[in-house]
Amino acid sequence: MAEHESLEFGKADFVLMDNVSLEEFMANLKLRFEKGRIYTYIGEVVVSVNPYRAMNIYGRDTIEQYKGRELYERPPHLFAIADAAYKAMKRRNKDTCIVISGESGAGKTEASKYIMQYIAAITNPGQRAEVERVKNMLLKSNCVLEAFGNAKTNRNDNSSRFGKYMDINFDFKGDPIGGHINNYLLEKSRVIFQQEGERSFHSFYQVCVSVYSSIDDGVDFKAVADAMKVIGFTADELQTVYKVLATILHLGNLTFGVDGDTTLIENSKVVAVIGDLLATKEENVEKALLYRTVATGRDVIDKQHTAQEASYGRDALAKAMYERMFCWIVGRINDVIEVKDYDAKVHGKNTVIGVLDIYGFEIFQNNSFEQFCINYCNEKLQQLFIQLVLRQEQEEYQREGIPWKHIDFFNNQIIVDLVELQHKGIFSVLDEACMNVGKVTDEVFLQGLNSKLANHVHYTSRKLSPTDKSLEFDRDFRIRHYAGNVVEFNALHYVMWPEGKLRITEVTKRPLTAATLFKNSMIALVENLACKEPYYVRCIKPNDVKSPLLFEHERCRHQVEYLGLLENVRVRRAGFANRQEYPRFLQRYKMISEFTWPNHDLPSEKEAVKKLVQGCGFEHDVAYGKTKVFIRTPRTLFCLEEQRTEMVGRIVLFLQKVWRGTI
Ligand code: AD9
Ligand code: MG
Repeated sequence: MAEHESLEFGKADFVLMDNVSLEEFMANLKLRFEKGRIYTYIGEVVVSVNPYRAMNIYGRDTIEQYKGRELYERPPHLFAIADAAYKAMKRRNKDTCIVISGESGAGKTEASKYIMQYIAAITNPGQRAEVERVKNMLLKSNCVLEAFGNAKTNRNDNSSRFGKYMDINFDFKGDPIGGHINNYLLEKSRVIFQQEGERSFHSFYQVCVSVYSSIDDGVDFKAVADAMKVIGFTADELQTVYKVLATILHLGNLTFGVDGDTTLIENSKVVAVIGDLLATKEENVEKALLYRTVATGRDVIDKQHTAQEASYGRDALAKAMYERMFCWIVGRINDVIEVKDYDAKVHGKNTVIGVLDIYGFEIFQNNSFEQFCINYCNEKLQQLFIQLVLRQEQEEYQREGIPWKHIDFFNNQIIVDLVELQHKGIFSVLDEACMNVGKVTDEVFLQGLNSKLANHVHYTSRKLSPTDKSLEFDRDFRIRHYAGNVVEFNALHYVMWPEGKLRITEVTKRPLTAATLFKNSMIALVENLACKEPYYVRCIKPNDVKSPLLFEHERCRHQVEYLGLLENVRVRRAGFANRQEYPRFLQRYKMISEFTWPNHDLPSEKEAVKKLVQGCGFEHDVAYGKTKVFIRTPRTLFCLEEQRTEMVGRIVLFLQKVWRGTI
C-alpha cells in the first residue's frame, strides 16, 4: 500500500479496491488521471496513463524521495519501480528487468528514459570518472537511436519504429560500468512509404533541416551530431552516415522508363550524384539498378529489369541501406558501451538491469509483414507476463499447499503457437513458400495456410470466412489476437526474401528468412527476460488527440482489458505481497523476538517463524506454506523491517560498548 496519499486522489494501489470490478477499476484510473496522479500500482506493477503535459515529478527532489525507499513507502512512481529493480539487483545479486508495454503513444519510451535517468542519478556517489563516462554514453545513446529509429506517425510525433532492449551492467558497488543494446525489426518500409500525415525517420529531416515542420529538426540535428561525437563516432563516420542518408533521398528521386526493349533511368543527373556519394562510377550505379545477375546452368548472365522491377530494386536498395546503417550505428554504440573482458575482471561481480521498450499492438488499414511481427512480439510478451506474474503465482500457492481460489485468465499460448509452431505455424508456411521463390503466388501461399490452419479458432482467411463475401480476391488472412482485435494481414511472402549476402555463383544453403530471424530473436528475448526478476510498467493512452484533459472511457477500458489488468488485481488480491523461505525469514528477523534470539529451541524453523509471528501480533496477515511463510500486506513487511532496523541498531550499540569495555 503506498502511503502519504489521501483518498481524494483515489486508491494508489488497485489491490485496495472495495470490489474488484471493471467499473471500479476505470473509475479509480479516471479519478487519478484527472487529479494528476498518472501512476497507480497493482502490487508491484506500475500502471501509467500518458499525461500529455509536462509533469513536475521527475526532478532531483523527487529522485531523492524515492532513493533507497521501499515501494510502499511513497506514492506510486516509475522511480519506485526503478529503485525496486535496482535494490533487488544490489541486495540479492539478482539480474532484473523492467518490461514496459502498451500501445503506440502510451508513453513507453518516455518511461524508459525516466527510468534510466533515475538509475543514473542514484548511482556513482563516489563520482568515479569512468562511471560518469559510461552513464553519459548510455543516456546519449537514446538521442541517437531516436533520430534514426523514430518517426512522426499519426499516433505519436516521436514513435519508435524499432524494438529496443537495453542491458545496463553494474559492478559490485552497484555502479553502471557498461551496457548493451539489442534492436528488433526496424520498420524499414517507412523509408520508401509513409501513410498520409506521417513522416519518414527523423534523421532524413534533420539532414535536410526542413523549416516547415512542427518538429525542430535543425536543433535536433545539432544535438544528435553532438551526441554521436560524444559516443565516439569520428568525423569521417558522421560524414558517411550523412552520405548514406543523402543517397537514399536521391534514390527516391530516380524514375525509370523504357525505350523499345531497353529499360533506362530517366533522370541520369541523379545517378551521377549517387555515384559521387557512394564513391563509385556512374555506370556501376546504373548497372546495379537496371540489371540482375542470374545463374542459368553453368553460366552467370546479367538480365535487364523491366521498369517496374527496377523500381522495386531501387526501393529494396534504399530500405536495405537504411536498415544496415541503423544496425551499424547500434553496433558502434555497443562497441563503446559494452563491458570488456578486462573491465569485468577489474570490477568483479557483474549484474544487469534490462529495460525493454518495445512496440505495442498495431492495427492499420493495411497490415503487412511488419505489423504481423510487431503483434506476434506482443503475444510473446503477454505470454511471458502470464507465465511469470499470473501462472507462477498460482502454481506456487498450489505447491506450497496454501488455499487458493483459481483465477481464470485467457492464456494466449494458442495464438503464439499459431504463429511460431514448427511445421504448422504461419512462420513455417511462410518459410516453405520462400523455398519456392518464383513459383509461389500469394494465392498459393494462402492455400497453404488454409490447408494447415483452417480449423484454428484464431485464424480465418477471406475464403474461410462465411460472412465476408464482399471481396473477390483471396489475398488476406486474419488473426484474432489476445487483445481481442481481429487483424487482417495482407499476404506477406514477397517481403520474405532471404536476407544476406547470397552470391549467385555459390552453391550454398539458403540464409534464414526475415521471419525466421525475427522469430528466433523474439524467442531469445523472452528466454533472456524469463531468467531475470521482472518488473512491469503497463502504459495506457488516454485519448487519440494527445489531450492532457481527455480520458476516453472506451479507449482506456479496452486497454485495461487487453493488458489483463483486472486479472492481475485478482491474482494479487488473492495472493500475498511477500514470501520467504523459513530459514531466510528467520535469519533476517530473529532478533526481534525473544523466542528466536539469539537461538531458538523449537523443533523446526517453521515452528520458530510461527512463534515469532505470533509474538509480533501478525498472525492474521500470514499463511504458512510447506517451505515458505507468506505475508499478505506490504505493511506487515514494513513493520518487520522497522523493528529489525531498530534492533540491529541496538545490538550494534551494545556490541560497541562491550568492545570498549564499558559494559
Ligand atoms: V510508440 O509505440 O514508440 O509509437 P510510446 O513509446 O509508447 O509510443 P512515447 O513514450 O513516445 O510513446 O510518448 C508519446 C508522447 O506522449 C511523448 O512524446 C510525450 O509528448 C507524451 N508523454 C508520454 N509520457 C509522458 C510523461 N510521463 N510526461 C509527459 C509524456 N508527457
Ligand atoms: Mg516509443
